[in-house]
Amino acid sequence: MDGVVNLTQKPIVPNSSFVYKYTPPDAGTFWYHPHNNSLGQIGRGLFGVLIVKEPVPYDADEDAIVMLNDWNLKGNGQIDTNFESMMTMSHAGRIGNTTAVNSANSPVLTFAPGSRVRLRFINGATARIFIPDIPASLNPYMIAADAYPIPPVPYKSWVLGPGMRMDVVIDLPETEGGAMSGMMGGGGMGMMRGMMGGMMSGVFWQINGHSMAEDHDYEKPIFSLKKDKSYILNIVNETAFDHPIHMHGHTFRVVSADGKKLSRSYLTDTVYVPSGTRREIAFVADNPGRWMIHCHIIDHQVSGMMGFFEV
Ligand SMILES: [Cu+2]
Repeated sequence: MDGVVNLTQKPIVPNSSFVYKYTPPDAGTFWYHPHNNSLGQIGRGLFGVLIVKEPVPYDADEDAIVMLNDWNLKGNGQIDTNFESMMTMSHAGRIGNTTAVNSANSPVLTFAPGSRVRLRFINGATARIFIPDIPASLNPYMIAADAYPIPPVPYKSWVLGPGMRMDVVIDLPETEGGAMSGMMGGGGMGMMRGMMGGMMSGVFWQINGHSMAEDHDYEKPIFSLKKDKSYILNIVNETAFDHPIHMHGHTFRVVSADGKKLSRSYLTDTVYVPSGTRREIAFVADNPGRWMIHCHIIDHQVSGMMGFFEV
């Protein structure tokens, strides 16, 4: 149940309820959010964290959620509700003026001296790209990309586009008082391309020459796959902006970047594709149904950069 309005289910209308029933196939760091009026709903904070624990937990003293987010606040502290502006949707998306960790501005997370802490980073922002800055003195090791374990590697940096997650283990000093530095925000601006048509309609982005609308209705699949066959998708970013591309219902393996085979391929559900680059992802179409594939910068998603495939 990777629910998408009018694709896999009807919307949950006001004053009604819907029960999602599923068995999580994989342990790891996940999150959930609506797929309807996405920009306004996620932008107002309608999302949450879903942790699926391993049968044998990772050996850490503490397990902490670091939900990254940003808000666009007006002078009076209220959320600016102008979510769907032509300018932000057609560029890098709406970048908030206030960053947040676990919905607070610059909170302090406190752990015992000498403890080993598993930090579960989640980028819940609609558009902001985060590159967490973790001091090398904390001996940080990345152990999972999105939900999926990787052979542990010393953490230097990792680009977390919207929707992306990572687990990093750190060792805190034995003495009290050390502090982590803050998170860095990224996300570039670039040239506009082919804009005039989009400016008229509020639709700016395409996958394979087609823009899917937010109501997800009356659409044809981008491609159709045979169950249990393996596939490689070649994702080419011809735009001037970076796009974290997310696929529903499946996990996939990132196997190459710009035609070069990755020495360490990894499983994930969202692949970050910088402007002007391409990524090959491999997966087995083992989950029958209709599944979204879209940019997880919500501004791009709702203005056309989404579609679905069927298995
Ligand atoms: Cu995008």
